[in-house]
Amino acid sequence: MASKNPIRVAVTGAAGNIGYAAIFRLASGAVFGPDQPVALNLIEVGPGLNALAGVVMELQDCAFPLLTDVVATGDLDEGFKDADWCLLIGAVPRKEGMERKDLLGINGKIFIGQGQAIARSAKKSVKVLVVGNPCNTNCLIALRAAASLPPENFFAMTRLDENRAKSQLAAKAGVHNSAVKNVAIWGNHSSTQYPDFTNATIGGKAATAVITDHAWLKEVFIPEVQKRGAAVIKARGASSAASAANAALDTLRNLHVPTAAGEWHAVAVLSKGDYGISPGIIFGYPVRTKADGTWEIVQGLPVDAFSREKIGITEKELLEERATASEALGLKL
Ligand code: NAX
Repeated sequence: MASKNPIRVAVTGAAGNIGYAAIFRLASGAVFGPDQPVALNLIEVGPGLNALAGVVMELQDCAFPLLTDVVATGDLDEGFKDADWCLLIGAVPRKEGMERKDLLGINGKIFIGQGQAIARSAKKSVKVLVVGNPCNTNCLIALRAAASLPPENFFAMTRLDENRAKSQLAAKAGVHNSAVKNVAIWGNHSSTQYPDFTNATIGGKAATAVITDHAWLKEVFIPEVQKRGAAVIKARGASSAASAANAALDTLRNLHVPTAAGEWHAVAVLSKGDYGISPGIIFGYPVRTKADGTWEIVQGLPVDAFSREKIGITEKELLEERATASEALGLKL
């Protein structure tokens, strides 16, 4: 067994589809590396707790060399105790006839309780990634509920959108995914997100120089990325799970390891007004992780009139979500 202290990762919704696809790879060392021990705190509710008992048996049956400890619980304080990372996946899905406000109200209460428990029980240096939808606003709610923790340690996931966008651009250009870099996802993880092809590169050249069909970029690429989640649901009969888990793990790794020079990755963070965005919403930005482990928003990227308009649409939606959630929860977010 490696001698480093384990990184303790708390996962809510651990027995759900995304949780199940994420935790075995976490335990295998795929995220933090082959010499970094990992401990898992798995959190579930209701019937999920029964399924979780089986998941724990399967973790035992993998005999992972790097997995030092597994806690399985329905108690938030026990679940978040001493966590270095909290991966908040569990959320109530929108059901037929449910208004967006109802969903924000139901999930808002969950994320208030989780934010408070994280502040009480996790390490003060804990980092939190929210996956459960609507993930930007759920993240804002958790961040506000954990007011004693640094807001810069709260993130919402837009990495699945980045990966989807990279794959679409690579297919159109006829190159491997790895040739596509620097695809920012501005704004909300929703159908208003703006996958920014204007600053992306393919094989080191501007994506707009490699893909000369700009009508395709504007009129096909953007909506395909925005609506990819719905297309997966239609084909699979269930929402993206393995790709969402993969993106969550990509995000953890990107925030753990310094970003290569000249590159960035997509994640949503609390806006302080960068690029003219309203402060106080969790907004998808291009982000770099620095050598000291802190992160920064990439500054000075050109934002043309087309991009500005798209960014404005997703900003407006996030401001509306914040207002709706504030009203549903009876508090000012
Ligand atoms: P599942 O329904 O398969 O699993 C969710 C699990 O969470 C269940 O086992 C449930 O018991 C548990 N749970 C519910 N409330 C909980 C709580 N308060 N505490 C602890 N556990 C709780 O859903 P799954 O497919 O795993 O999706 C989970 C969430 O990810 C959904 O909100 C979904 O909308 C969201 N997604 C987010 C994506 C993103 O890019 N940000 C993409 C994929 C996905 O749609």
